[in-house]
Amino acid sequence: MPPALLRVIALAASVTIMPSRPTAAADMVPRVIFDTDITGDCDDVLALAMCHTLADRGACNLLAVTISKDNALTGPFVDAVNTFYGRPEVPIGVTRDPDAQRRQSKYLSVVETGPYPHDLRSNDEADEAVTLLRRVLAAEEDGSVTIISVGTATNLAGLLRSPPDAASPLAGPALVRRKVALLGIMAGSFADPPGGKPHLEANVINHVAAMQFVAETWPDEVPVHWSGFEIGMALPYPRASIAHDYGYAPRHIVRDAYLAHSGPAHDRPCWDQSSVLDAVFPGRGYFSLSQPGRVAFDPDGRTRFARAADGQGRDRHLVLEAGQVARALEAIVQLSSQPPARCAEPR
Ligand SMILES: [Ca+2]
Repeated sequence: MPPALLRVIALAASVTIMPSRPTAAADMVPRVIFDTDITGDCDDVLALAMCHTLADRGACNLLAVTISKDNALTGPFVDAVNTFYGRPEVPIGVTRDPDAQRRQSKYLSVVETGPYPHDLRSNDEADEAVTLLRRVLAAEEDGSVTIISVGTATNLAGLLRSPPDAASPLAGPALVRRKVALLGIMAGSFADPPGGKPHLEANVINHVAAMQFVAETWPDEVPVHWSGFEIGMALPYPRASIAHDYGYAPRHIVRDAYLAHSGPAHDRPCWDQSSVLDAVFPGRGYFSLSQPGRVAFDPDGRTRFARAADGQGRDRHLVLEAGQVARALEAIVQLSSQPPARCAEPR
């Protein structure tokens, strides 16, 4: 028998047959839950704008937004963005975890000072995030939901710890296993120089225990794409886009937030937008993926990634090759700045 054929047979024999799990039809667009810590940095705002644009284009369905940090204006601000983009009905959940980080914001106040309609006046009126996550997951088809998490892991850890409730008889891990197709998460650092000082990434160190818990207990059957600190650093959002591309509205909540946070002379890295682009368009070549393996975090927040010897593994991290940078960045710019297809109220 030719050696090449022998190798094919040997490879086929080595493939592990994974236990089957419900998956949605391949042609179904991702049904997205966007989990954000929209307080400190402004990349969350552009990432949320991308979610709306992608929904406008029929590339995804935005099911809910959940918020993982504690600031009284997060819910009203997200509602104002959703309203700006014509989706005032998207449910919003806020963390009530006492361990969630409290965070001041340079930009959330534009919801109070700007001309941005919203009917969620206070976080007290919003759903609790884990309750909302469970309710939304329970209502969706099996294997159909993509969770995009671009903040601390407070809500994901809460989901994994959640017991059965009125929404579902399944505890958190079983509910995730049943409903979630992919977790795209912006967290960690996967390009630290060998022997050099590791980068302790913010979404990890702002709630280390939660990120450790998610890395340890997220179900093995549900793949996770990690976008590390280095990916966003390679994708600086061009200040020229902020200056020119949002002028279709006299006041624009995304531009206002960016300018309040970063000013007009800064190209803010696209950390959170990278996870949206990859999770909605996996396999489209915007990014490459590492070999499968396992992510873990040290108590100080250092990222560990161990490749799986057998080529099987829940975790892959994004890899951005030189030829992909311009393409990914341009997609992010266009998807962040595209005018809404529908507006709930005149601006
Ligand atoms: Ca974020």
